[in-house]
Amino acid sequence: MPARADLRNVAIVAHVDHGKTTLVDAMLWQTGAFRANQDVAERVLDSNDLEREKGITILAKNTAVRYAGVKINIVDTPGHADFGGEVERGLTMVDGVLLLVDASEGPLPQTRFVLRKALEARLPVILVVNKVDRPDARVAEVVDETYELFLDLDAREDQIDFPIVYTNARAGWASVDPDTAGTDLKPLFELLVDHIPAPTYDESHPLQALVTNLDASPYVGRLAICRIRHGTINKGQTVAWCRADGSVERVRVTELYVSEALERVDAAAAGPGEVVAIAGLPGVTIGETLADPDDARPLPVITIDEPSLAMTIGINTSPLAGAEGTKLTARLVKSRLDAELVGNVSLRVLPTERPDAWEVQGRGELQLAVLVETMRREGFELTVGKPQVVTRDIDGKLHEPVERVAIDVPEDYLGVVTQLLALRKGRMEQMVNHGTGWVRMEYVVPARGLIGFRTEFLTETRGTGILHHVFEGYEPWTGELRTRRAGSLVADRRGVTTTYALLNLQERGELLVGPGVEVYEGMVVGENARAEDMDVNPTKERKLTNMRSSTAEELVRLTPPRTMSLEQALEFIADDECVEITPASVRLRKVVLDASQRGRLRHSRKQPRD
Ligand SMILES: Nc1nc2c(ncn2[C@@H]2O[C@H](COP(=O)(O)OP(=O)(O)OP(=O)(O)O)[C@@H](O)[C@H]2O)c(=O)[nH]1
Ligand SMILES: [Mg+2]
Repeated sequence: MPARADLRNVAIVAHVDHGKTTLVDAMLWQTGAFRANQDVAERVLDSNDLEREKGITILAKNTAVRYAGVKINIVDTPGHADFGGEVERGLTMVDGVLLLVDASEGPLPQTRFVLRKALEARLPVILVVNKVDRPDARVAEVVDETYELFLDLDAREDQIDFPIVYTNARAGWASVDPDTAGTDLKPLFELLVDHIPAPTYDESHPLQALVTNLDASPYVGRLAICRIRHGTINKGQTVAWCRADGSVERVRVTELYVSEALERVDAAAAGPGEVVAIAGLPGVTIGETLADPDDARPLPVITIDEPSLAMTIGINTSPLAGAEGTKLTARLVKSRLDAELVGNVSLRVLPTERPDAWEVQGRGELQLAVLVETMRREGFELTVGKPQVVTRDIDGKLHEPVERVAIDVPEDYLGVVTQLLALRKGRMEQMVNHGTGWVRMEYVVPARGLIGFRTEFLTETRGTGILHHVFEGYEPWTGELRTRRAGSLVADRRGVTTTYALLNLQERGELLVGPGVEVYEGMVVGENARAEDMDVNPTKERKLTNMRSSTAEELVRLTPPRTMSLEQALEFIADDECVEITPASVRLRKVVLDASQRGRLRHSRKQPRD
């Protein structure tokens, strides 16, 4: 088969924070994408607001650089496990991957996930050991661990025979010798052009292009990002649009773009192997094929891992609803969720018994929290339920998702961590003592047991522990998990909190609200030191006769409330609680607000009638 010697398509994959986007920055700079004096943001590809705030990549992105007459299309993928769907989709565009591994941290759970996906797709790999400048770098060990990972994943002989390059992405250099620092990225580019195969195609094959991603342009509307497998697409041409439902429609390619650095530029035509953006197909979705109108041959649909975590998202039903947001109705929530499904292949939306709430399934808490956070910034008010795992019936038996967990802790905490995970029915797979006072443990744990685990883990390890997890698979239901959780302090009426009342309440546990905050019956205002819930009045005023201390003095004695991010709130809540989200507030509340109704429910649960 002929090959496009002038073209390479490569994805950069790694565990979170190992330096993918930083490396792309350096590749862009060194191929002249920017003027020397141009003011370019660091990690320029992390362009959306949430990505910049959180410092992580959420969406996979395409960019292109030119090196020695070869155009290299680069897909920068997210490393956080929750956005694994983006990686799987990114891999359908490329002919090889750069597997980045941090020179000190070594392979972590998401490294395993992305490598497994790359090996399954039979893509050749270049190992990039990044951050070799770290004072705690342990390059040789990390390379060994990576070989072990390949073996563990049953890689084929030719896949294990991967070239290695050592980089400092931040300083922008690469070297093929682990003991010599480089001066620029030339060694990486050379290796890339040599080792990542040029795209091949069949000259006699009719046009075939797979839609692998979507984007939107303010001028021309929806853009389909496609990888052309065979044939050529011309601007203005009519193509057969093979839709997911099996129908085929003739449409005109109104605009055709290719990537040049961070820009999309007009192209008159694009040939096999190229990655293009096409306008003119308003309802196009990921996985569909553009083909020859006279000989339409759809490509197989992209299959990716199923979601393993779900939560309900519905309209805001609290007594304070409507005060802070602009998008309040069930119709608006539903059409927003539907819009999200179009571009986000790893999400599912299912109906619930309520007409104004939906079950949204995804890969993890962060993925779902990012969706909710995005909606809230758009003006939505929402009620979001506690994340639950998605169970499955396999051969008549109940199965649940399990996660692979990697934990790094100082030796002193080995005992507590082992205990915490035993409670959650974690199974230890591996333990390595690096001899530096730190231990790495690998566990397989029911995903259920990890909901809310991070907070407890950090408390027990005094903030020193590092924890990563990634979806591993489905295993038979492990039965009841006994995880201890404190009860809640629940407001028993509507009103505004007072310093006086909170001063008394803070004896009972940790508060989640400060003074002068509007609360309502059923709202969670604190964490009880005891295991059960307690109804409290946080709005109580001081009796006038009781003048022992002044308000100013009391304020000093009041401990500041614990503030929680959206993700923390979702992790924190109990099964009978949910989170109220508006553009301005995150409030924790009981699902059932009415105290007496809650009391009855509790009672009937304690004494089942049978
Ligand atoms: N010391 C050192 N730090 C680096 C190097 N490369 C990247 N970093 C730092 O590592 C952090 C994470 O870098 P990113 O480029 O965002 O990592 P990423 O792999 O794109 O992260 P995600 O996309 O969220 O998975 C940043 O603070 C970088 O400055 C390196 O070679 N040496
Ligand atoms: Mg990144």
